[in-house]
Amino acid sequence: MTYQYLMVEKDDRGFARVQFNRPKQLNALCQGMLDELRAVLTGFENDDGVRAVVLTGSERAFAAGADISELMDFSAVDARRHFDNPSWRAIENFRKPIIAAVRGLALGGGLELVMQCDMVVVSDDVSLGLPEVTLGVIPGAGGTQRLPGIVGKPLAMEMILNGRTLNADEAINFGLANYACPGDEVLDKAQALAVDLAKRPPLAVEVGKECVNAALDETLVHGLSTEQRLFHFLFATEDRAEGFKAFVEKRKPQWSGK
Ligand code: CO8
Repeated sequence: MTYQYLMVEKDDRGFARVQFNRPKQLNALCQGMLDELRAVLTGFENDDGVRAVVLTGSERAFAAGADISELMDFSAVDARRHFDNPSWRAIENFRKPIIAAVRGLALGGGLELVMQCDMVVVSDDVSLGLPEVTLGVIPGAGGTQRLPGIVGKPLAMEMILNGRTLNADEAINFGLANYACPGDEVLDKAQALAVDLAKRPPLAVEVGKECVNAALDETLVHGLSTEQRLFHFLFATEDRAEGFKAFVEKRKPQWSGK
């Protein structure tokens, strides 16, 4: 299947690569692009050949934010209709792990998408920021809620109220990224993570992701209860039986995803 705004490729090592493909517009996130992303991820939900997704952009920009030209003449009602839709939540609702491979700029909605991903690899020359205040607005795809939990309140305030951007070292130090490396190694590093994930028992990976997200979204009491429920659930799976058996028999497990 071909897409207007994305390049999508399945890798036979068990993952898929999704690349934003509006390089001239610095991958500004137009509605069509987000709708395509949602459709692609929905298709991967039940595709056993895709155990993880690597989401990337171009050399110059992962994404420079929402497409400002689309929003130019929006009323409040238009904004509500445009942004309050499932396409902006495609990543956070995806059950399998998504790794962001970020080169260059990730600004505004671009950084908000990065923060919705599960692991992040950035290039040495990355620039991460939420410059919405310079347009007279605030982040609207989770930025004000997710960023403080990652970098802490003082820095989140500086980034959101004063438009401070972070470089690669800062992204690592403040917990926005797992790894920083030279630009031409970013995709390989992200794909290596995806290959490793593809070798893990799929259901344990899926519910592990759900539990970590519960830690961020729920109170401790609810999060612990989510963890217990999903931990118990795994005891009903073939992979759990296989994992324990393989350990006792001192061999590599063969995961079935059941
Ligand atoms: N939207 C639309 N077009 C863009 C965007 C954007 N966000 N960013 C860059 N472009 C376009 C430019 O208009 C330009 O197009 P053209 O060549 O046709 O003039 C092209 O990309 C290249 O950009 P520049 O010439 O500006 O390149 P520079 O290197 O000079 O500057 C910058 C790069 C600094 C990144 C600059 O382009 C810039 O400031 N861009 C805007 C960044 C920004 O403010 N992003 C936040 C947008 S608002 C947002 O993301 C809110 C999200 C809310 C989500 C809510 C969901 C529920």
